[in-house]
Amino acid sequence: MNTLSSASSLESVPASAPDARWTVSRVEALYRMPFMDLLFRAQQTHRGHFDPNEVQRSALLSIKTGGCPEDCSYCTQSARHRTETEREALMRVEEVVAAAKEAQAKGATRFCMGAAWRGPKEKDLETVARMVREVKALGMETCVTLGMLKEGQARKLKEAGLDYYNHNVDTDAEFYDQVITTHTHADRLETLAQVRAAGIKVCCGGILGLGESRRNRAAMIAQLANMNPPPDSVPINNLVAMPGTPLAATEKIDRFEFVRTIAAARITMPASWVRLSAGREMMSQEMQALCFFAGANSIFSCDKLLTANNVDIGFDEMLFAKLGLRAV
Ligand code: SAM
Ligand code: DTB
Ligand code: SF4
Repeated sequence: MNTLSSASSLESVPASAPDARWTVSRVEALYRMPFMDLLFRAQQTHRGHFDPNEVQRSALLSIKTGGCPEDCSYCTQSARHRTETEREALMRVEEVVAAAKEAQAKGATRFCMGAAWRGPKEKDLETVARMVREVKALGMETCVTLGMLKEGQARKLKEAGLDYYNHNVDTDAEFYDQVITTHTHADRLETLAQVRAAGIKVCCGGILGLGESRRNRAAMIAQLANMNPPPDSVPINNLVAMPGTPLAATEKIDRFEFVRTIAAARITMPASWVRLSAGREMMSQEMQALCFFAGANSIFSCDKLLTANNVDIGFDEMLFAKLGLRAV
């Protein structure tokens, strides 16, 4: 009897042909599944594409902090919000390479460099290209997140050896202008198209806990899953409510809803790396374990994210040992 009822709920959202689109309603139906069935299905999908005991670790460095002209309401680096984050100049190449070496020694295999820009100026892009070249020469994978790219800039980054470009859709297109007004959701897609056309792997995901509805969350997941192909890497951030930002007092997302979103990302994007990204510091060990069970297989392992604190590396090592997870 139990087996039957469980099987029927598992089948309530049938697996699709590989090329079928994920409509928002189909993703919403995943969210409505009983939690255990959803996690079981996500874990089955995960095992079909990845070793379930392996988690990739990236390190993150803010190479240009603060003073950003954009008004993203979650971000402490916007010059429009009165926050504790001070504006700093672009770091020097040697400083960045030293930080990458340190991260590599601590086990990171990918080094992600973030800049608080609307988009890079040509001169700055050349400096970042040098950083990419030198970090790549250490034998690490490289990732940058620099905002919107102009014609030709993605190609220059590719020539420098860039592996991934991170550029998030952040939230549902219909909710976007309640969070950001200085650029549009369509602008984000335009940059993503340039990144893909240059042959750079796409790292694209979003943030949960901005005050969006479940439908907004399902629409964001459907949009990512319907990209052709889906992003190689999908960061799912839990809002870090930064003091002084308009979202500082936003109610936290329900933790099971967060895990459901990880599961929905895994089921709809079976071959993508799903990153349990910002916000781990607020999560218990048990919740992080549930996220890994739901299909997350990548984390930021570094003491700091861009400006916010992250879980310290020692904690990650302890948790991996407890769970029998291997870092890759
Ligand atoms: N300026 C570039 C841009 O917006 O693409 C790159 C840096 S931006 C900080 C990179 C991503 O970090 C954002 O798209 C957002 O998803 C995430 N992020 C920023 N602030 C966050 C916060 N307080 N909590 C969670 N995620 C955040
Ligand atoms: C992503 O999706 N999350 C990272 C990375 N890409 C660049 C950034 C998280 C930032 C968290 C808030 C902060 O440190 O200021
Ligand atoms: Fe600037 Fe990026 Fe922060 Fe938006 S998210 S304010 S573009 S640094």
